[in-house]
Amino acid sequence: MQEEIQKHNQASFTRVSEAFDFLANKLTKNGLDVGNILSQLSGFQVAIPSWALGAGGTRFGRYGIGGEPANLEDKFHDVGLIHALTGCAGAISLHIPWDIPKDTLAIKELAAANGLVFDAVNSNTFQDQPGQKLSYKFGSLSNVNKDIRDLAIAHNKEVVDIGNALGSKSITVWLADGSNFPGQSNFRTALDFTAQSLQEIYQYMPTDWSLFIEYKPYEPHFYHTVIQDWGTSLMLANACGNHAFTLVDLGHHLPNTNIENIVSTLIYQGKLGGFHFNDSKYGDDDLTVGSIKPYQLFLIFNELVWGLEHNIKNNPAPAWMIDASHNLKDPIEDLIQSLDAILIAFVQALIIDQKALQTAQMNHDVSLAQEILQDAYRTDVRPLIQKMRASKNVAIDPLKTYRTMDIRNKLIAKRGVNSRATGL
Ligand code: PSV
Ligand code: MN
Repeated sequence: MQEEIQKHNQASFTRVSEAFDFLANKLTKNGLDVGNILSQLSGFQVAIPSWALGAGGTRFGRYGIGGEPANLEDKFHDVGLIHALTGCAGAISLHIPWDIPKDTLAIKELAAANGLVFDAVNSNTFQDQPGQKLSYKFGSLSNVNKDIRDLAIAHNKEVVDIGNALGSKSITVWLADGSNFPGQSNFRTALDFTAQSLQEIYQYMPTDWSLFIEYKPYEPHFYHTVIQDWGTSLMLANACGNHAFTLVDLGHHLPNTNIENIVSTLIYQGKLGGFHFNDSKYGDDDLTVGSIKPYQLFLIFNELVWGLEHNIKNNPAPAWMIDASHNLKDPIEDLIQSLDAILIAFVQALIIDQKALQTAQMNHDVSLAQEILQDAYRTDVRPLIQKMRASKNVAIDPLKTYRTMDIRNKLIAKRGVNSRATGL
């Protein structure tokens, strides 16, 4: 793999060097430390969700893409491939029970062989499993029935055990709990039960673990959702303790919400635990990162970079994860594009002239402040990313290399045209 990537890189070295030198020269003149930017870029790793390697679907249907990874081993192969191409996908986030490792030791070895570590493990109490005696239809951690709550709590504890055996250090809890009709549920009771259930899971976690609480305003329920927003998540995290945090999924906001403001507030409180990257036009569309609102992504990264540089409450490094669904595109291509978009927004945020911005803010110079941000956003930073990739011996242009190597057809030949990944 490495050798073939190098072969494809050969033709681009001169072009990359020239473009990099030109940009590096400009940035250095602006007082930026290009070496430092390259090293931050090089260290940036984003977890790939085990559930996003096959074709996604909607309630109207699903079209397979062929060669999908039908078991956990194949999923590791695909994430390893993305990592070998991009150099920034060195972690995997497992969803249980979609991906229960049968042989923990063998899976750990497989991960290590592909250069992967285990990011947050995800529990699933939004679907009933075959043979499950009690149903989550009317809620899981928030259910009025104690036996159902206990079942959901026990599942989360089991996920912690599985993650612990693999070397993961965090669990993400996303609840589908809510109601469809006014009167169906008592909001306060549901929230109170959720708080108690989360506290029990939190107490069970090893002390070096983190609990990430993901919020979402609607879907699958359409009237009320128990953990509807970042404020509710933050409140629940605070009630659990120091190792509980809020997780921001970019698609989990009502239209036009100022997500960068939320990010800033959470870091201010030291409570931003993790990120699910995706993009959307209307709701939780789970589209390729940066495909619809790249400027918003940049503004979010501005808050992330600035907030973590002025980290007054010691917010731990957030867990970066992609949470997308690929209905039309080859999932591997889609994930490569998402990783590119994340890196681009990250570097653009790193090159913002923060001193000049602060001065403009102090002087109430609104136009200049806007110009400073947009100057960074309008800079083509791709030569920096390509330079980093060339020096890491990964693909300078991962998507092109993936296509030239004809990888999807090779996967179809190996796994079959009808192989299907587990997940939603
Ligand atoms: C829910 O929409 C969500 O964002 C949660 O993170 C789930 O774990 C994931 O999607 C399932 O696809
Ligand atoms: Mn999510």
